[in-house]
Amino acid sequence: MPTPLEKWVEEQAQLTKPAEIYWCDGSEEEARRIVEIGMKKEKIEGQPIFHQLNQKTYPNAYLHRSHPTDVARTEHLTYICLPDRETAGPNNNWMEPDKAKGRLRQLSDGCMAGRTIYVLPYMMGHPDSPLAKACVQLTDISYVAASMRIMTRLGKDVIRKIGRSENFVRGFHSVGDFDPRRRFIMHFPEENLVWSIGSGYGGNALLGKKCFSLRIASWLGKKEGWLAEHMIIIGVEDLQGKITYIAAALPSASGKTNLAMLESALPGYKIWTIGDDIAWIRIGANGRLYAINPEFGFFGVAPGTSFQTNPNMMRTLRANLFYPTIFTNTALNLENNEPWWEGIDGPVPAKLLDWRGNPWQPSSKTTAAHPNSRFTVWIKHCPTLSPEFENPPGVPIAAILFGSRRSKVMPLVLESFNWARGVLMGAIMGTETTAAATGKVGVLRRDPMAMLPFCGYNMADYFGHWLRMGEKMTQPPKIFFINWFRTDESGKFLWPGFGENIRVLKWIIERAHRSTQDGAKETPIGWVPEKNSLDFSGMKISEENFKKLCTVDGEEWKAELENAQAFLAQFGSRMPLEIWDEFNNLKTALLKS
Ligand code: SAT
Ligand code: MN
Repeated sequence: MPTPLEKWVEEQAQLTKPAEIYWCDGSEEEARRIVEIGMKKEKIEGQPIFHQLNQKTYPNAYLHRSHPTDVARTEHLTYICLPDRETAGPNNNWMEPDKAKGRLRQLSDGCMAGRTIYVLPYMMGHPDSPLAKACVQLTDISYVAASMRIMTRLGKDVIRKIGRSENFVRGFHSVGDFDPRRRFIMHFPEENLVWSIGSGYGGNALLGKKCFSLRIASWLGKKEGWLAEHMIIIGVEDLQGKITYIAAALPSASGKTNLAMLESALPGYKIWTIGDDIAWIRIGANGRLYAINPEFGFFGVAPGTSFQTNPNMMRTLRANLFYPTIFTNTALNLENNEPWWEGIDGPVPAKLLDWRGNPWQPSSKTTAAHPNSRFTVWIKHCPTLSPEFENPPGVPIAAILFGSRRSKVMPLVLESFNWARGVLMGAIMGTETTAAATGKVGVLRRDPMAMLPFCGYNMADYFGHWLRMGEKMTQPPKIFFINWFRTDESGKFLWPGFGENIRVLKWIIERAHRSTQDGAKETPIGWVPEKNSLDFSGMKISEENFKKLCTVDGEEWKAELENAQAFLAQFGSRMPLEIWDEFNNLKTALLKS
């Protein structure tokens, strides 16, 4: 008798008609074979999937050029398929599950003819973690097979673990013909199923990442009483050697990876990395929050990464371990066969191919690397990886940070008065868009908790879930807001960012453990630092710039609340009343100020 897993694979193969079925075992030898296939056999528009980079300076690294129309997440083609539209909410595209499956079946019929279907068994989370989930993804491209082995705990043990159980997360993926008109990323939360066709791009195709670990997992978390969040997890070690763990949500391409492995500008402080993108968070028996990173690799933005901005990532990318590192849509330096991107150290090379493989000159109108070009690298390459990364229960979280990208309005750092107010402020968080999703860059949109593209159900219910989680904890962590992106009148960033961000983290951990209110100034929206409470040793900042960074401007905030009110109103009567109560309290406080 075939197992439910074997039966499912067989059914998908009958639909898609591949030439071959390849059950992956996760071994090192197999990883080499898959990269070989991508260099010699599989092609996108006649071009090989992988190009081998300089093996001396970037050991085991490869360059992948995607289909030119397939370079970022496509939110307008991403759907949540629950029986009723209301449960998916105004924050999601919705399609009725049967209709969605009909459409997908039609697109998937024969879509793998002549290709190989890779069967990828993997775990999200350490297998002994209370939150771990066994998953299987099917794909028809070596790029995704190789990337999933970097990003997840992939191996044949997972097949044994699943055994005859029906209880595993199913991910079906095919690149189809790469045509955006035939591209869909569909989620079926009630069936633990993701079905994605027409794209090979990270967030659309590595189904363990945003599709399962955020969209489906957020739904599971709501049902089972935990949270799946778009957050990094770090430990901040202070001068006494005490490590405080924090989780921080920031929108895509806004510096999460840099913050996750920050090299401290303050001597004696150190950051320990646990995760750079996703956190699964539950309440432990002692009533405190514990977080794990369910992933096993980084899928980070290349442009802007350098020894200046993120030395630990530069080291990670050149580590010599047996897991391959993949660069996607960076430029190629023809003089030394190394990847190149805007913002990397050193002068612009004389001979470059751009991300599409065409010769590039500084006078060219486009950037050499795609603005959303990425690297995929195994987490164990990271020199700041915390020993707690492999600890199944996770780390205790003392502070939660919400970061946005705002040239105005949001102060450098702000501590919320309490959990419920923090949830409201997270719910109305606005941010300027980036290249991580297709669409216009730099326009303001509400992106609650940096989860707008990733919450797999109605966000009104999600805010309610956050409020309930706060009530269940004996010691809810303090909630903070950070904004590294505030500018002056001429558009120049007021804050240097990167390694200097440790000064803000230091203030935050001190506040998280504090017993007095010293060092903070109360504003209508929360507490901001007094200048003398931030450690500026070894850094110069003018009184004026500090003031600008921490200003809470009443007029700006009134306009902000008006815009936020319209956002909240779209959720209608489903919005928890506590959210409106908090909103009204905030509004009253601002009007009085
Ligand atoms: O493309 S991903 O969704 O994996 C990365 C991101 O946009 O955060
Ligand atoms: Mn992300």
